[in-house]
Amino acid sequence: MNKLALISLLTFVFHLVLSQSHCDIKEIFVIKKLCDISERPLVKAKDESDPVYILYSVNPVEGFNLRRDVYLRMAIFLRHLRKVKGYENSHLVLPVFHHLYHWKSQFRQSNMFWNHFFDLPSLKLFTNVLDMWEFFDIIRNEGKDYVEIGEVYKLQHFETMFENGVFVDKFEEAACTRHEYDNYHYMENYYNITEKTITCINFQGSAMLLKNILEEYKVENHKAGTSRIVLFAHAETALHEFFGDEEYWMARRSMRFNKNLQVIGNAYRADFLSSTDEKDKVQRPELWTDEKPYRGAVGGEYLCVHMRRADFLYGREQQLPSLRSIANQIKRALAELGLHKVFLSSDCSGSEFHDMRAFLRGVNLHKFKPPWEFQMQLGDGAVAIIDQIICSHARKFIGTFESTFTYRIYEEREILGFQQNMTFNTLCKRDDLIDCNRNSVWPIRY
Ligand SMILES: Nc1nc2c(ncn2[C@@H]2O[C@H](COP(=O)(O)OP(=O)(O)O)[C@@H](O)[C@H]2O)c(=O)[nH]1
Ligand SMILES: *[C@@H]1O[C@H](CO)[C@@H](O)[C@H](O)[C@H]1NC(C)=O
Ligand SMILES: *[C@@H]1O[C@H](CO)[C@@H](O)[C@H](O)[C@H]1NC(C)=O
Ligand SMILES: [Mg+2]
Repeated sequence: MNKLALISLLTFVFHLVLSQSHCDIKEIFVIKKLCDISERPLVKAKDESDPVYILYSVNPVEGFNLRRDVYLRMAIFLRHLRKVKGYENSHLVLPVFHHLYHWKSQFRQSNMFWNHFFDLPSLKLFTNVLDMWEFFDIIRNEGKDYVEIGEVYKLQHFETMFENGVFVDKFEEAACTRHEYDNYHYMENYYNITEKTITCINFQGSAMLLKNILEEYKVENHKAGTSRIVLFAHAETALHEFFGDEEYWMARRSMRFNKNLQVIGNAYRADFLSSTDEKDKVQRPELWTDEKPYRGAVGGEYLCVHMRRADFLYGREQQLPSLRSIANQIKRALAELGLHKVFLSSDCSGSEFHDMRAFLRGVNLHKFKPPWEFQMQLGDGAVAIIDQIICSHARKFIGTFESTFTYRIYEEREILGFQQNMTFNTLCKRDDLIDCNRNSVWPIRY
């Protein structure tokens, strides 16, 4: 890839993004909220019920793309909760991202808001979510300079999951089993958040069951006429009620990426892969609510491969293919499709990429690797999203077995309208494609 061309492209796009936003450069990207958010926090309408603010947190070791799935469970839960009497004025407050384990760049990437990664107005079209900075604004408008979380429920697993072989939804108050420090991450860098009561709960079931917890502790913890602030810690313990139904896909479709990241991804596609939405025939109306069943996407003239490495190299030797095997699979796929370009999305090391390049001599190989100053502006999380955007528009996609990073690309391509056989592909351990593990197929539903 031509490094100078990439630098000039990024310089141009950043200039564009900056000239369109209403704040100075320090506020763009890292740490501070993005500036292109038109909406101010919802001012309290004349709702009948008291506001309920539901905060949640996820096990600190979990990666970005599982967090996206936990978000979906919580957003769907909130959407149902708001239909219950007394909870019509409920809001889901999105947790900030702390420097995730996979974000390897050596600069601080903490307290990142959701709108750095996602398009808040799109999320809000699904249900009432508040980014943390919006929630802070609300609290400050109420005249307080700190947040007191009235109720913290730490979810933990029952010791035995199955009784007589059946999985029943249940919860019960229990002794706390997790380490104290386990949830400090939530408060990291925020000295103005306090917790009043902490209750540990053995929990088994879908996110819908969280409503029962809210009900169970309502009387003792909520004074009428005040707002109720609740935190569910380890929200990943709560599962999907239904995975892959229409509502799941609505929530998923509302998870559009931050517009600036889309601009960067699209500029890269256009410049290096001559791929545009028009030519690729993808479905991308202004609003996700206008999307319809569609299978006409063809994608750009390139193959995309998501090659998960790093921590996947440990403990997954049985499934993870070697670089040489992957290179052979890439060559075979290119030949089958009559294509010459491959875009590689990967968390591989520099030396792995070097080897890959050697194995793929003669192939037109692309990888999005912004120069340091742009990497700093974007952060590792946003760079990963740009990889996902580029892969989502490829003619054909091949992902990694059991990687949620791959799953999210599958979903994006389902939304954009690709044929399933161009999407739900998995790199095989063996390059002769014998005995392959394959990811499951979860087709979109409307
Ligand atoms: N830029 C980039 N980062 C990746 C890629 N694959 C993995 N990563 C990083 O590694 C993390 C993997 O964690 P997660 O999102 O939970 O996905 P999973 O572990 O593959 O299921 C991602 O969030 C990224 O930060 C990739 O292809 N490109
Ligand atoms: C809490 O502190 C953070 C930064 O330290 C600040 O941005 C936020 O507005 C504060 N919250 C409130 C409610 O004052
Ligand atoms: C993919 O599926 C479509 C429709 O099911 C079919 O027409 C097409 O031939 C398939 N392509 C390949 C490469 O198998
Ligand atoms: Mg992970």
